[in-house]
Amino acid sequence: MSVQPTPADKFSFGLWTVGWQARDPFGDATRTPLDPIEAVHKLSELGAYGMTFHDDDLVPFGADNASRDEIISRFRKALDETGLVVPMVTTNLFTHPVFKDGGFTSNDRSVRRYALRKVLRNIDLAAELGAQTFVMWGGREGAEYDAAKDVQAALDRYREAVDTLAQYVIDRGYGLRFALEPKPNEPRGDILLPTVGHALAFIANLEHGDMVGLNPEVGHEQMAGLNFAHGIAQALWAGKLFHIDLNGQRGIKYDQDLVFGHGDLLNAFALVDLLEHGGPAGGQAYEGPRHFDYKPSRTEDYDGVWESAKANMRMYLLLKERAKAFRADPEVQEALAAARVAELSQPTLADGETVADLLNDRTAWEDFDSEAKGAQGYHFIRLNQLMAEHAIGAR
Ligand code: 3MF
Ligand code: MG
Ligand code: MG
Repeated sequence: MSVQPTPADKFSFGLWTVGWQARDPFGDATRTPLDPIEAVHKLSELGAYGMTFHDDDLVPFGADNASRDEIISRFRKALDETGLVVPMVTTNLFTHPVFKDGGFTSNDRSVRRYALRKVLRNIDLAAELGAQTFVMWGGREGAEYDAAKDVQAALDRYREAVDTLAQYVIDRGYGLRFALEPKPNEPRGDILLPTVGHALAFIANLEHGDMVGLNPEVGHEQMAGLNFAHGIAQALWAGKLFHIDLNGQRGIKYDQDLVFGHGDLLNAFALVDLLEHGGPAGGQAYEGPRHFDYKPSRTEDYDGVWESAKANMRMYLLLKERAKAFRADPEVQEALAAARVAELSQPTLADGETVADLLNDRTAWEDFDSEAKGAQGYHFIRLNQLMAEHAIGAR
């Protein structure tokens, strides 16, 4: 297998990733602005298939209609020249001071109405560019102070906004689906819909929940100490993995946005294995774009930026190769059997078995030897050692 990326690998990058000028809360920008047209050409040369953007990444906030149209037509020309596609578009409801208390959930109703107008306009652009997914990350939808935010009212307003936007997409006949992006904190002290699980529960309470799924990000779950591969498995199980943000994070600290695989390498291995092969019992795999949402570190010049873009794709492809070897290794198959991994796919009750039948089954209770079962080993460590050895290329 080649680790040279091609468009068939479906790698996409946010314009705000390679285009990040590396301004952080403590320091100025270390890189000059990147022309979106150059980004399109460069990413296409490197083997990516798609580029995504926030409305304000492409068209500066507050630009008049004439300059907006010109910027968009230049951008479209570059897409046509390279064949790069725009599979996802997203919205920025977090940078401008007007959104400092949120967009859809600001306490100020006029800000909420303005946020809806901004997003409606951007949805038109997303549809025009042929995107399939519209991502919404509510980075400012949250609070620092408990008494300052009525969380239940905020969730009502969040639902109102998402359902209103979904209805608009239906009315216009656009082929778009929404993907909510959970994050626990940063920039707000506490962000609403902090994890994959919170967001799934929110979607279940929407009127148009069928059009709404998730865009989980590696680092966002790991910032909260959660297992990202488990979150993705649950999103797949719920049929809600509409998009994904790949990056790296080293434990519970500020949002690092490292290159994919440069954080928790073993969890990245488990993730790629899951996305590529489904569950061990052949669960649902992911077909959508492998989207990188990372930040080339502040120490890097533009050579380093493009090196880092390549590194993301290379890490994914290497892990894909290793995951394939892991699955094909007869010793791994033996270890999986010893760990009884496949047995979990067997329903606990037999086909047609009732609770009465279970109550009459003496082997399930009266004759069940809980002491012997309690003493049995599951052989998980051997399996994990084999996985780690495959991940680091030792097998
Ligand atoms: C922040 C993020 C965001 C979202 C983006 C929506 C700026 O941690 O991850 O990137 O991904 O707004 O796609
Ligand atoms: Mg992020
Ligand atoms: Mg993201």
